[in-house]
Amino acid sequence: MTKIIKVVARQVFDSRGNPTVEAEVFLSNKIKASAIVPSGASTGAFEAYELRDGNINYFLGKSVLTAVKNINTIINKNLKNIDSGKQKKIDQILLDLDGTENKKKLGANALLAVSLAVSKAEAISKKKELYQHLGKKFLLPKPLMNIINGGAHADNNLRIQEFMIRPDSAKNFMDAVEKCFLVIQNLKKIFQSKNLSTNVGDEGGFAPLINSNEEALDLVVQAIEKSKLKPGVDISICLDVAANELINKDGEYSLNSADFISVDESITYYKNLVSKYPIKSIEDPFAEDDWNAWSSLTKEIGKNVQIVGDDLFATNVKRLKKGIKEKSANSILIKVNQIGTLTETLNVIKLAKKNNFSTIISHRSGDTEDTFIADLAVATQSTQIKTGSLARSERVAKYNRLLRIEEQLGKSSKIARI
Ligand code: 2PG
Ligand code: MG
Repeated sequence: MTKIIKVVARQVFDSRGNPTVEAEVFLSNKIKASAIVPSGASTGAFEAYELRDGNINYFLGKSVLTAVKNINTIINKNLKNIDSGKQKKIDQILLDLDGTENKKKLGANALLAVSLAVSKAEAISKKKELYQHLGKKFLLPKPLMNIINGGAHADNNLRIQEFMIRPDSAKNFMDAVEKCFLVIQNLKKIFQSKNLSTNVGDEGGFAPLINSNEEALDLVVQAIEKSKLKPGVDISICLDVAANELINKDGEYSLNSADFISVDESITYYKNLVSKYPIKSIEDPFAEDDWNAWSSLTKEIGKNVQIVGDDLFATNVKRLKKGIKEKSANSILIKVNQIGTLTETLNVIKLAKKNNFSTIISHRSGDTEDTFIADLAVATQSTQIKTGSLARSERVAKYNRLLRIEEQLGKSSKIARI
């Protein structure tokens, strides 16, 4: 049995330069491993609590020294001598130490850093790759590659936060990357020919000054065709509307311009979009508490379109249960820091799969060099991963990790079919 000797935390930085938590776990067999927590911009109200110090004179209030201290003191003390192979027990200790519903006391960022670092250390200790430690059967996910950024992730006028491409006909992960690469390169050329900026946003997608969703979609379709790929067959388009950011106090949405439209009008808008463009997936089409709107849309287009709950479910079993019962969606976005421990994350994935919801493992817009989610996607046989564009090392690191896993799996490696 390998025991935890100590847990040490420090403040490091994410891809937006904001402070975040890194935890390092030391085991009795001299193995150590660390994990870093990501951070969102379009965060939902039902996410586990990200503890920041709030001292405006230090890192503008964003420092995480309290979360770091919580690890170095109370968590370190209580995990000493615990069997590092007992992930569930360890996560339960973390939950009990915190004792609040949303992990407000110690901070979900403190809990998650430790939870993930324990599992990495245990994998090394067992001489296993992380994905082998996390699961038994493996599947490479299809990437949802971010191609145009809008909303809270860019300084342009686009209302929809993420325009993504999914290489549906890719035969393996390298093929998936190549197909996306082609579309991205061709989109860049198209932008250059129109004097549109090719600078990238938080998730590595382009963030040009485009004014309407349709304009963005037309350009993406053009780029797919220019790559000699078939829209909707080789490459389909996936959206993250992040509608939490677009709702007013009357429950109306500004989906395409500053004008607000009703839920019914929004549903008609989505129906038109999916009939006009090769859109196969829509994430957060409505706000996190607009359950009826979600159910109506899923009823209308859910047979052919993946309806993905991100802020709606917040990687939370309780919320997912409600969504299953009310047929609010048919897919769930999984973000480890929305819930705060590995065990809870795995439980949500299990529940989703049991109910035929697809699972999409996701990064955050503020992410880091940590590639945990790549292994998580493979080990949970999730059909998709959302981890940005083929730009910015914190995004590409996940793709590179998936390519290495594909190489390791060799002939037995398989990519999800969608
Ligand atoms: C989302 C995410 C990740 P953020 O809304 O799905 O793309 O953004 O991390 O800002 O919540
Ligand atoms: Mg989202």
